[in-house]
Amino acid sequence: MRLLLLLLVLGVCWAQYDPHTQNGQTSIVHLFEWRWDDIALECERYLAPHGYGGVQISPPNENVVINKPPRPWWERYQPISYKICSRSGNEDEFRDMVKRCNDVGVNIYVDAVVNHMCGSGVHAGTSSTCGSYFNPGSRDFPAVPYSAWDFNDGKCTTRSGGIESYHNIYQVRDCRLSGFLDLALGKDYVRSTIAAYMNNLIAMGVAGFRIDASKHMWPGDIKAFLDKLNNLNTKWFPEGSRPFIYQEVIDLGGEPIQSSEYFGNGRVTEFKYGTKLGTVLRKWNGEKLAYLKNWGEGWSFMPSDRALVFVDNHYNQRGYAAGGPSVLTFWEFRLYKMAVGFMLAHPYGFTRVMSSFKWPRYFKNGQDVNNWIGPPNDNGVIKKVTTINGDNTCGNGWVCEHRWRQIRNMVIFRNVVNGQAFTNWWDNGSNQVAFGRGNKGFIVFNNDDWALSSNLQTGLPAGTYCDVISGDKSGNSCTGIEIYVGSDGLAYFSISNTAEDPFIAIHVDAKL
Ligand code: 5J7
Ligand code: CA
Repeated sequence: MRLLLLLLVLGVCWAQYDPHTQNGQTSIVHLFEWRWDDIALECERYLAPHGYGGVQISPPNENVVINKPPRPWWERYQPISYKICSRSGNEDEFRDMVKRCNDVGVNIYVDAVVNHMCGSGVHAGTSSTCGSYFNPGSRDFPAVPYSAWDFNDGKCTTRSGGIESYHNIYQVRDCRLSGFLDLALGKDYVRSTIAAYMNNLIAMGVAGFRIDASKHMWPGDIKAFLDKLNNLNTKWFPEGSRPFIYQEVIDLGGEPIQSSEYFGNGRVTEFKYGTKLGTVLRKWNGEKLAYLKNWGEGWSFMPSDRALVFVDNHYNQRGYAAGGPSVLTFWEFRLYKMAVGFMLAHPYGFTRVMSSFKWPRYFKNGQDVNNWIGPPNDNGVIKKVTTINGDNTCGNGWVCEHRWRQIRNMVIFRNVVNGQAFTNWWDNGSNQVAFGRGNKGFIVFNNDDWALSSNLQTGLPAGTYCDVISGDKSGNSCTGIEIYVGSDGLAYFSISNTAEDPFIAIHVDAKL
């Protein structure tokens, strides 16, 4: 009986839904297009000391090189082979990164692009990140190797060979997304080849995978290659740990394919989260913060223990359809910090923070015509991340949202309140809201056009707390606003609607 219970507990803890983050860390950060040597440094100098549990990296495998300087970011979503060889670095640099991040307790999650290879119309040759030859016309990828019968050409029934309707689930899974050669995931050879690529990464020490374009693969085919995966490397992870899996399914409703079809394989990206949160913070469609009282499943999101949540991702931050114009990004930093703050304080889902590069955004007829532009580079070589001393921000075009004090401190807030209930909700019926996480933390937002001044029940032990939004606790003093919690748990909050950041967050690790 006791053994059974133990097995049950282990089964839950070690399954593919568990990110295996170390040291009570509860969030990951997407270091979009970062170089492996920069990520290794960032794990050591910033992520581990500031409580980040892991990094989602850009696809590490060989991909097509689009010779249109400065090269688009999306070329990395057109694979040529599974050699670890990309603009972010070579295999030695990749191994060094995984080791150094694991050694300081920061996990690495790989963006796995396995639905397709490059576009069918790309010219044959060696314009690939490792120089491997490929011929899309004859379906030949000798560096894998894949050849004609490893693709879905015969299975797709549209005239064009591409997806023509998202209302036909067979097209969405068996035809070409955006013209990319669609892998025949029904074949055991293809499944085994993909599993071998992923097992190679697992052996190096990665902790899990984002499965790109999951909507375009049959859930049963994904299960088939996931079932072939090894347990995580026991040099860093407990015996029997399964790789963490989160599948990218853009399900905003209105299409026949639903996120829930993928729950058996692992977690799923909840794209409704950032779309709705952006709508609420912008006060569009009559939305207000008061309505966030039942945020989560109450907003018809997927179950919390299946959700991977984020305010924006590398795709919808560029204004693409997934989420539409409501999605908040670093460009609108004031509302953005509030959105990320709300996400990190709220118990729903497993949280991912976005870390971006700037591009020369330029709107023509309401469309950003530069949203394809790739990372900061010198003649195609990705620029190093430079860190600016003093304010902890980054140079060379890297935005480093994860280093912004308000975001970094909320990552710590989430670690501190982990496991605590959602408590002491308060709202003014409009856009002033507050809530606590048991007796560990409390957060207050003012998104109204007038000041907030209220005595609120925080649920926290009596004492003086440092607001981690306006400042930091350093020694026994606070560089920001101080909040006094009485023995009855009540505290007075005053937030101007014109404050630089109109929200306040306190937690027990920032008690003076
Ligand atoms: C897939 C979806 O299921 C979806 O709902 C969605 O909104 C987007 C996509 C989608 O996924 C991709 C995954 C990849 O690995 C690589 C890709 O290039 C894509 C991709 O392009 C993509 O969809 C675009 O937007 C859809 C709404 C269209 O139906 C697709 O045809 C595609 O549109 C193309 O976007 C345009 O036709 C083309 O002119 C334009 O240049 C291109 C630019 O956008 C990208 O290249 C986006 C890449 C991308 C990569 C990702 O990892 C990702 O998660 C999302 C997008
Ligand atoms: Ca497919």
